[in-house]
Amino acid sequence: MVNVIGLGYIGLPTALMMATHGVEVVGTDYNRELVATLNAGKTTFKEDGLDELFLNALRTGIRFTTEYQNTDVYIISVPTPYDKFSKKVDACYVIAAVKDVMKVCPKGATVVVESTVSPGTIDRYVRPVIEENGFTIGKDIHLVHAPERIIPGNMVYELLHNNRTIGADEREIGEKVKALYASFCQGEIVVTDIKTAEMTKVVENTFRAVNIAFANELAKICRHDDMDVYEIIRISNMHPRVNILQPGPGVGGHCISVDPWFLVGDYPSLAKLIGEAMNINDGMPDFVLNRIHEIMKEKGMTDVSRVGLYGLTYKENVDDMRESPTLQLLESQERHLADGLKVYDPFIKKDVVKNQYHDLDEFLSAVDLVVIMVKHNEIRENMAKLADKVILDCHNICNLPGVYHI
Ligand code: SAJ
Repeated sequence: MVNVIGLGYIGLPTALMMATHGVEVVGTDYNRELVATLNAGKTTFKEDGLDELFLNALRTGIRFTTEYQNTDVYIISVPTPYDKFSKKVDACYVIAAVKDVMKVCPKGATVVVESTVSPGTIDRYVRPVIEENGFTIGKDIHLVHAPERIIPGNMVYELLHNNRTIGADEREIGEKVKALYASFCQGEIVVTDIKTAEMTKVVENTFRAVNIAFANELAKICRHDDMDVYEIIRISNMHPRVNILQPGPGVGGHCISVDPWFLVGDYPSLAKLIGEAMNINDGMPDFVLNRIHEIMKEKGMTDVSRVGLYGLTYKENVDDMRESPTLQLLESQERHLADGLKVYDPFIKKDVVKNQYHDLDEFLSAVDLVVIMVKHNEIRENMAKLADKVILDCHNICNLPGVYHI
């Protein structure tokens, strides 16, 4: 039996996927409300194909509980935030989960950490916890790092099809865990050592962060000299070895806006390019705020409350608001002692910010300037409704005349 610890964005789909592929699974989370929701037959976030996967998994007898199980395999998928000051990974949730596992696990158990951690985290924080509990690693407890790679918005497909990395101290254990993931994963599964697996995961997200920062910097250069960044990227990408990403209003989510900081925190004198890239991405919500002011000035608008931000989530077609550029922008606005911007997102049903709307038409009738912060399908399908608005399109999805860009 596999005990999946942490039933969030990664743990839940992973548990469900294993359960529907013949693995006996118990999901554990310390959040009672979350466990109660799952036990009431409801999923806790929106994701393509998740509800169907959930129903199929329920039929296999998967269980959800707040209790840690006595079993031979644990998969830990808890959050790993970063310390805002030191920029280093904050492994507190991983450490707490391993401590709890140590209280119930039998000798011979394998502990798989899926949470993203910086290279050396398992050596520094996880091994000592296991040893302090009187276990010998490699004999009593086997340690594995199998970082997740799935992208919100396409998680179910990517769980099935992405290649994976398994980092283990012992080849034999690596192969055993590989066989477990191969129960559902059709991609290639590479077995390596733990530190390489740790670094690889952080490097993947850092690659994307640096490349998004490059696109964002190009947007700023092009804005400064009145060039069309989208056309420039489109043409440049026709070169066989160029593949520039897209500029945007900022980088959110719990991965790309966080993980690269681990390297900056751990290697401050070396990770220069990465640190600068992260600062560029983090500066984008302020850049958008400045664009709003410029456009208002140009249009002779003075009332901020007639400006509306479309989208609160960190990217399109998900309901995840973690580190979202819109929230960053609103925070920045408040720091400048102003508020009044109106906000709407079809995926966010609860009131989470001031001046939030829950109906697209009502939102649009309350504003004259619409800032497209997130390119949800809903706004693409309703573009005609923006025909009489001033538009700041941060994603280049709108082909109405007179649209402003970042
Ligand atoms: N973004 C841009 N321009 C782009 C692409 C993205 O501004 O050209 C922005 C998005 O709008 C969003 C942010 O970047 O705010 C991140 O979104 P994303 O779709 O690039 O990635 P995430 O954070 O949803 O998921 C990433 C993925 N990593 C990589 O693609 C290398 C995913 O595979 C990882 O599993 C996930 O991080 C994770 O959990 O680590």
